[in-house]
Amino acid sequence: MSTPSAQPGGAAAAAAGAVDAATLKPIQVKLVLLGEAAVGKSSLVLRFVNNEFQENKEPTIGAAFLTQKCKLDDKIIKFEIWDTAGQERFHSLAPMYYRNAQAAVVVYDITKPASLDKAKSWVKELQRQANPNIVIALVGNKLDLAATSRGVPAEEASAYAAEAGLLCAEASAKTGDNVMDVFTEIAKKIPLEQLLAARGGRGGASGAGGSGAAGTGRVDLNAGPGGRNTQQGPCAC
Ligand SMILES: Nc1nc2c(ncn2[C@@H]2O[C@H](COP(=O)(O)OP(=O)(O)O)[C@@H](O)[C@H]2O)c(=O)[nH]1
Ligand SMILES: [Mg+2]
Repeated sequence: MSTPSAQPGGAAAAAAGAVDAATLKPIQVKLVLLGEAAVGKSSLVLRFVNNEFQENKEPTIGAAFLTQKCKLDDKIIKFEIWDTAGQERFHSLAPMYYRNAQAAVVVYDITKPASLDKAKSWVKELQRQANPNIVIALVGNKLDLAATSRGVPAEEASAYAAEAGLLCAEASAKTGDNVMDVFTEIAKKIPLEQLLAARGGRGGASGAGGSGAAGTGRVDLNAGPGGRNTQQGPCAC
């Protein structure tokens, strides 16, 4: 496969270079997952990043960090994902993770109404204290259990989300239902042009992560149990 006009300095080459720069330089988006313990935050991330599911996932300690790249139109988005622990004793750490985040996924378990209450309190906290432009998605996980043990009517969650100005979806980390779509919808709602402009010549989104994420396209999981180090998988974004 040849590129006929690839001489340096040629107009076509310059144009091709411009396309490449826009295409290849990922836009970093810091995303945080919040929600009660055991609603499936880590499982949703594992599904999104690795397309895997573990039946008895051990609880997250503190927080875990993972990355996943997605293509949206001509842009590459690099999600820098902070998967927080849901236990109350870790609550005071949360602002560290949602500070400067461009997106938040607030998760509840559709079989547990109390987990929606907890999700609402996270939304309130984000709306008070996080970046005012943060894109928030409310995700009801464990959709695979809807037929046997649904405890939260879908309409209740979507009415609340509409009122609070959130994206909203039900998903299953177990089956993979809707998981990619959640991240795709978030990517679409983030003002990417603004992020690009803000990035300017500094080569990275401001304040995103600060975590030493490998720039090699590898997923980097530090902290958290298991300590897996996994390859980046394909993304449906
Ligand atoms: N049936 C079902 N179980 C799930 C789903 N997602 C997570 N789980 C299970 O719920 C438990 C808690 O999941 P985990 O991801 O650790 O929750 P976290 O504490 O919110 O990170 C684990 O036993 C998972 O296997 C799902 O979509 N469906
Ligand atoms: Mg977890």
